[in-house]
Amino acid sequence: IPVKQIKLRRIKMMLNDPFTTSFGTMQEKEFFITEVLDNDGNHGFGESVAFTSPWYSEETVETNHHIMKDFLIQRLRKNILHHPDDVLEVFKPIKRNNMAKSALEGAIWDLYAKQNQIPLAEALGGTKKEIDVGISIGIQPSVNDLLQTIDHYVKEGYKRIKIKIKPGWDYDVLKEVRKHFPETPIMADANSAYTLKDIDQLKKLDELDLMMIEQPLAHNDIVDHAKLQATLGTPICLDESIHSLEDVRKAIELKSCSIINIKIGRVGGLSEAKRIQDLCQKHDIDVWCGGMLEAGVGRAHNIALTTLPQFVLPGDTAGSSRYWKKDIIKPEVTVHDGMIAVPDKPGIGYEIDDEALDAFTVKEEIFNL
Ligand code: OSB
Ligand code: MG
Repeated sequence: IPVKQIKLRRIKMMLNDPFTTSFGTMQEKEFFITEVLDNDGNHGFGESVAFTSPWYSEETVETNHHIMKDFLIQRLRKNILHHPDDVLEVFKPIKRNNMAKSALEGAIWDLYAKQNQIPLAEALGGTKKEIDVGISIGIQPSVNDLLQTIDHYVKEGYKRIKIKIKPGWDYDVLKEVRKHFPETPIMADANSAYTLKDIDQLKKLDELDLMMIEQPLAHNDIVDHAKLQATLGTPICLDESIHSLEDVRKAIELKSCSIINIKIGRVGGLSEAKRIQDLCQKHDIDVWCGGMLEAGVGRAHNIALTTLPQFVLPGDTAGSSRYWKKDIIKPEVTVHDGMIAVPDKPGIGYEIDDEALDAFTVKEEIFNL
């Protein structure tokens, strides 16, 4: 895959609505759109997913920039790629920094699919023509606000509703939600806000018939999660704790979870995400695709990944309009009856809206290989 040039664009976009987790509220998103060019006029696109502050993981927009510019692009200069899977090996000497790696690897996957004139989903080995999706709802000012928001998205057809929880906004709130939505598939995401001391409060959730509870305990834990899962009826899903295939192997061995949320950025790219889904398939661990409030390019990558067979549960890939007044792709991602039609054009399958992209760009850098 001959790459002749890499462009890094730093983008700033305002979210339609503030998004609140157990850690705080986000109102705008900053990230990089990566672009790799070959000699035949093909362009591959990727998107970085780290936030401006390291609340979710240790990476930030700034560290993504530093690692891409000073290390990863240098390594792409010195190594020849025959297949996008080679990027994993080329980046291996650089420890972690998975979101930085993924932002470049994703662009190389898109370029590869375009060079071969096949959709990215097909390049990855995915077969679904449409994918089921759910939606993640942030912590709301009141239970009433939450109920109204859920009602809105249930009526839009989303296949499951994820509700952010934290100590003080959990059992009582979810009980009220369950009362109003007795049949709706509901799950909760704690973003690591609890410890084993909260075990009694967490066990109360068992009576609410939740699909799963996501990352209840520490961001770097798989041992306490195993202890919790042993006494909890509700399936545990890991998010923050999983950064690699090795992490998944260990979590399965310890029985720390029965479901895994795969985020491409968190695991260092599409190749690693694919390997994780393969291992989960072997061990009958259900998988779904998580989200990081992506703009259109990252969203398109999530859609392509979700076409792989072990993505059996609806993910967090909602439509563009749930996040943005205007997205950076054409057409925007739309959801009908809780499903997204997988694009059949080459690569990510969406055009870049150059005008929108320019309007949101704060800085652009070019690296010639
Ligand atoms: O924990 O899954 C998470 C958003 C930002 C950071 C972490 C998470 C989330 C979400 C929303 O739950 C996912 C999305 O809608 O993109
Ligand atoms: Mg999560």
